[in-house]
Amino acid sequence: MSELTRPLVVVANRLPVSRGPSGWTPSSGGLVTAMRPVIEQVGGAWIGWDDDPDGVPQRVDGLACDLLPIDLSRAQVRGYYHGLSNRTLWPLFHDLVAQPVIERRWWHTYEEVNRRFADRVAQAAADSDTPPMVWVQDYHLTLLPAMIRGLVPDAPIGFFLHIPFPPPELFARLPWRDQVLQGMLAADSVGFHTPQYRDNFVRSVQRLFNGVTVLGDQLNLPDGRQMRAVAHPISIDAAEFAQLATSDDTESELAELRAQFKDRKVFLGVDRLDYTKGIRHRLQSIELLLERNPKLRREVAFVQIAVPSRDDVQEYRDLRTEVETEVGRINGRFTEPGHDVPVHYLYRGVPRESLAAYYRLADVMCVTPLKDGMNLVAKEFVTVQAAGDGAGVLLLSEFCGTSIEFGDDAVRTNPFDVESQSYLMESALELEEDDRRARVARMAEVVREGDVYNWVDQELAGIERGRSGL
Ligand code: ADQ
Repeated sequence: MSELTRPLVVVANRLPVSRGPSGWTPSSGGLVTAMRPVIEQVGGAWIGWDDDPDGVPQRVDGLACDLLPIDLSRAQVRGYYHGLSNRTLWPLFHDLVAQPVIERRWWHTYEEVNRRFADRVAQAAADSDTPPMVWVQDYHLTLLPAMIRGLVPDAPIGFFLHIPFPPPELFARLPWRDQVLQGMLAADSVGFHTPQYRDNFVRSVQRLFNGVTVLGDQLNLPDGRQMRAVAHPISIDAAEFAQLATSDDTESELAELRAQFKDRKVFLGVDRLDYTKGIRHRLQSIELLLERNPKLRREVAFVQIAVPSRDDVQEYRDLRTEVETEVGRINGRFTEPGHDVPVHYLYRGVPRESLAAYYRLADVMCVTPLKDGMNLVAKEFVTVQAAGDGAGVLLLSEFCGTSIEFGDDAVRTNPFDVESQSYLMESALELEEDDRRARVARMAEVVREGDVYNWVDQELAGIERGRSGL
């Protein structure tokens, strides 16, 4: 566990709690789970936007930090969140798989909202005897490190980017590229999922600013300051997922699913409904596969679980329509009288036990994003499969961070090549069982060795090192 001695202030777009039927509880994401022991040890606060700022309690059971909500007006949410974050930075940072929208008004709101967050950090720091360590999360808050540096000069500051950092020639298209880089460079340590994203960042800095020198992870800036740019791959709570894999609830859901899909091979997709996830390309590959192989129309089932996402944004509403049209078309073309449909489409989030049951059920897990910072679904799948002694195949896009860690144990696909992808789906069914089981076990071992606790430790230690210039 981290050696941290000062309080920790985590700053993220959202607060790590949600209100359910039985009141407020900590969210179930990996970041929150991994932060719990650290926060328990040193105390601190979490700052984030909440739609219902008056309703958020100061603390919730199971999370030993103060919750400091930021309330935003509707216009601020539109400009900062739906606009600049999700329609400009998100597509640009995902290698332009959709066209970024450049809108100066959004940028001003983004600055204004980042300033609100910075002021809240300064208030929290003023309440603390020692300057806290401040750890800023993600692309919504790129300006924050520089703003905090101005307000709380003694605080060690870290920034972690959960999405890819694009190549310099793409990043350079952003009208506010200098401000974004200056914002991030003010941190003591900036973390990325992979060495490639880190290098893209460093090359952008060198391209746009004179007088920066690089020594390993360390950047020497023209004003004499030093900071670090590092690659720390995020992960999951592997032990928790391994346990979930064989819980009573998971086993009983699995038994039901096995009865439902009796005698059929199951392909599975689990994604937020986002155009970066390659869901449309995946469906096109499925269509080609079924077109070529009439026999498979009765022998395989495709389950796509898509959690609703960002449906205030036009591109996401369009995607939903396109996906649903494609699913309808495939089922219309290939359902045989008296037989089940080939594609089962669930447009909703599912509870963790159900998710684990689907992971165990799958013969082939399709994680085929066009671009993805890391992709935790792939890590969850191999962990759950291995814990249930499964032999499922992971079909994995070469354009996500996870593919670097899993190497050839995953069946690697280029999702843009829908035809080759359809052949890979077919050949995945033909791998020997022993080979499949051994591959899953090796990938699960990679996840176990570098779990999310490990990631938190690396990140926090990196911020301390960046601060002391080591
Ligand atoms: P996301 O784009 O949200 O995260 P991902 O890493 O796959 O992508 O995480 C999704 C999480 O949501 C997983 O834990 C998964 O179990 C859950 N989930 C997905 N669909 C679900 C469903 N239908 N029902 C229930 N749960 C579902 C961003 C980046 C990623 C990066 C993470 C963490 O885009 O590249 O891996 O942050 O840094």
